[in-house]
Amino acid sequence: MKTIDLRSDTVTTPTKDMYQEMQLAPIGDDVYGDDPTVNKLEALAAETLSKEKALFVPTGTMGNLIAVMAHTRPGEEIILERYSHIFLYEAAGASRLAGVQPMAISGRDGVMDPEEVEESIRAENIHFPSTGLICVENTHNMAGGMVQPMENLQQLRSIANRHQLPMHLDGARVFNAAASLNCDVKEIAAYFDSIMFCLSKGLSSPIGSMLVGDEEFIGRARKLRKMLGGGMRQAGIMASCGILSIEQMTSQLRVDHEHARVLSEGLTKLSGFSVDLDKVHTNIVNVSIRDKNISSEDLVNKMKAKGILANPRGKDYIRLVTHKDVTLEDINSAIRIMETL
Ligand code: TLP
Repeated sequence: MKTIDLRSDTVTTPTKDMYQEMQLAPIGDDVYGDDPTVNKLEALAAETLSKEKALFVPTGTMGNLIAVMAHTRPGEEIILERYSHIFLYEAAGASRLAGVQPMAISGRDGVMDPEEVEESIRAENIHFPSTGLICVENTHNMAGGMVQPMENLQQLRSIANRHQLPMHLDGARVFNAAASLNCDVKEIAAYFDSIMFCLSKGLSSPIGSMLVGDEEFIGRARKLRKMLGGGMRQAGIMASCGILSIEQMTSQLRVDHEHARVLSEGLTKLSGFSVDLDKVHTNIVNVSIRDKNISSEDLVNKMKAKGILANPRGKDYIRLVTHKDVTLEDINSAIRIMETL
């Protein structure tokens, strides 16, 4: 029985070309700045997002943490969305390690109301912390991979400018957002001072994320990465895959998005499952199982027994994620199997 792994796009395995590049790439000690392949990846990432510099980091979580640390001082406050990854899924690293306090705003499908963001920026007052950063997530994981409207990014940018605040993008899946909007990723990056994006999700690298920004910011980020233990040595072995992620894998995301649509449309026809099709923008599908009379945990276990891996999302939803290692045939068999549950 073939396992169809829909838990996350993080499960993607390297492509054949990646395995080959890992063996061939020139390498060196990156802490000395001597790894030509890491340097090439960093230059490529900066150019692709139209920013001055980039830094290769082991994970998206570390990239976000470094960004928060580089933009803020301990005791400041950061504004982010209530269901954002930084707030929910990064083990409170921003609080514990960057020493900042989160000001979490409830968005609508992950989109923060600009007025509320502006109202949340602290005025000068002896009692208050200072606001140090605004964070945005695009695509928004918990909202089921929904894309932030460009207009909203523009409004947030104007607010940040008015208050002289930096903006950071958790763009773990920003290439999915660009593919869905049919725009160049530079257009999204232009609204932000720093962007973290993951190579190891739909772009299929085994390891790694990029942090991108201006030269001064990346200089500080490089030192923070060292402090956090993320200064890697012959990291070109991994960076070689990252180059191929950017050069060859962004077009795969459109296929993943089509598969998510086929999956969603198929599931809505089955009894007990429902998907809000208007909210399927990219490769993540939040499936409501409210009418199924089973907990999400139990359903996920039943699915597992039939060869489909998924993650529960709260008690009434499961999350299904498409990626390059699930084919259209897999999607169709997943639908057929789920009909029997
Ligand atoms: N997301 C993972 C899990 O941690 C939930 C997933 O399977 O979706 N930002 C966003 C928006 C993410 O979705 C993730 C990973 C990260 C940051 C962290 O990236 P890593 O896993 O590389 O630390």
